[in-house]
Amino acid sequence: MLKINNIDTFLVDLPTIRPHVLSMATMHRQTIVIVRIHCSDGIIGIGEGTTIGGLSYGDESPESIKLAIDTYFEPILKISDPCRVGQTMAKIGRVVVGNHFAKSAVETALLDAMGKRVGLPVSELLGGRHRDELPVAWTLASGDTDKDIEEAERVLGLRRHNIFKLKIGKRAMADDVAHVASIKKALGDKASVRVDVNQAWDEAAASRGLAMLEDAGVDLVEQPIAKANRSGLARLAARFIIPIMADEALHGPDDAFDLASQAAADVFAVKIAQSGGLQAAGRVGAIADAAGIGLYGGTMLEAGVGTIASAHLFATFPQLAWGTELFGPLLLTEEILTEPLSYSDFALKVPDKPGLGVELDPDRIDFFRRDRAKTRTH
Ligand code: MUC
Ligand code: MG
Repeated sequence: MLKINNIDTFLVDLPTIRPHVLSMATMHRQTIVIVRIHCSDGIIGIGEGTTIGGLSYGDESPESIKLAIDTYFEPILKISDPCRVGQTMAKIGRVVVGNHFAKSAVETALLDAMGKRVGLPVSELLGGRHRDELPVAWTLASGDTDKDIEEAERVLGLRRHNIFKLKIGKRAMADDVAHVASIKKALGDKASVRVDVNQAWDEAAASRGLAMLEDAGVDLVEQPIAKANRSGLARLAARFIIPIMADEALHGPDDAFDLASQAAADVFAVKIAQSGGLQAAGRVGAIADAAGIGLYGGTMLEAGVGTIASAHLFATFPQLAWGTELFGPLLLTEEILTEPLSYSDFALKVPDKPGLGVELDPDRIDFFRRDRAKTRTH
């Protein structure tokens, strides 16, 4: 039987191209956790676990993702068959509760290794692609309306994005709605404008907000109220025409089933990390399909590895009505892959090489690793 000889995990801190202002945090950098699984046949699988704003977005931090893998996943991985990805993840699931981001990073690395071993892209291992490229939204979140409009016009001109997600919920509602309406007015029919409230409103505020956003021509509203308030989401989804998307409320198939049963969302933002891995996220997609819920390929603002792992899964979804937001690497000043991901004509290309089809640049990784920062001379 093939074995896993070694697992190494490390944090990489990468600056963002500008502050990224969300209702719960302002990001100036992104921290990613890279996992490498070294198998006895010499194959190394890579995975990424990434969250947003330390512990302000979710209940795992970069530091806790690394600790969970090093302490609790590693002993199980060392007695597992790396060719049995599903079985290995089930074994981990019996010993580790929650920790979905860590699970996603490890499963990504196992799938990458398996794909390299059999010579197939991860998307083919997951059932096969329905498409080779994915529409990609961009998030406007500089915190300034004029700058956001300038940014939108620039990337539209480059034919990189024509879907824009605006982060709101931090300012007074009137200011937020004025901000969104100005951007929609400037872009007109050239672009789809959507908003993400990141849970910042209560239900009464959301009722007022949704009515105004509908009037402003917004196409989609993401997680307007607290993730725990599912009946509130259901009431809003029933009252308003503007589609409501669940994000923070959706942590895998159990949540997907519950949200679907309660008719609490029109659209699911599927994230491999939040779901607990690619296969779990695939099951979220299947539940959405069965319930007639639209799909959107979400991001935790991962760098190249997590982004392309997500892309492989989203390429297998029979329907992807709302596209994706897999722009994470474009928000970072630094490229850590030997070959950057390919963004053009409003889409991200899914590589067709074995595994994830991407490689880490060893020098860049070495330079930005947190555990090497103290020894750096410049
Ligand atoms: C979120 O809440 O959806 C995705 C895009 C972005 O700008 O922030 C993330 C997180
Ligand atoms: Mg969101």
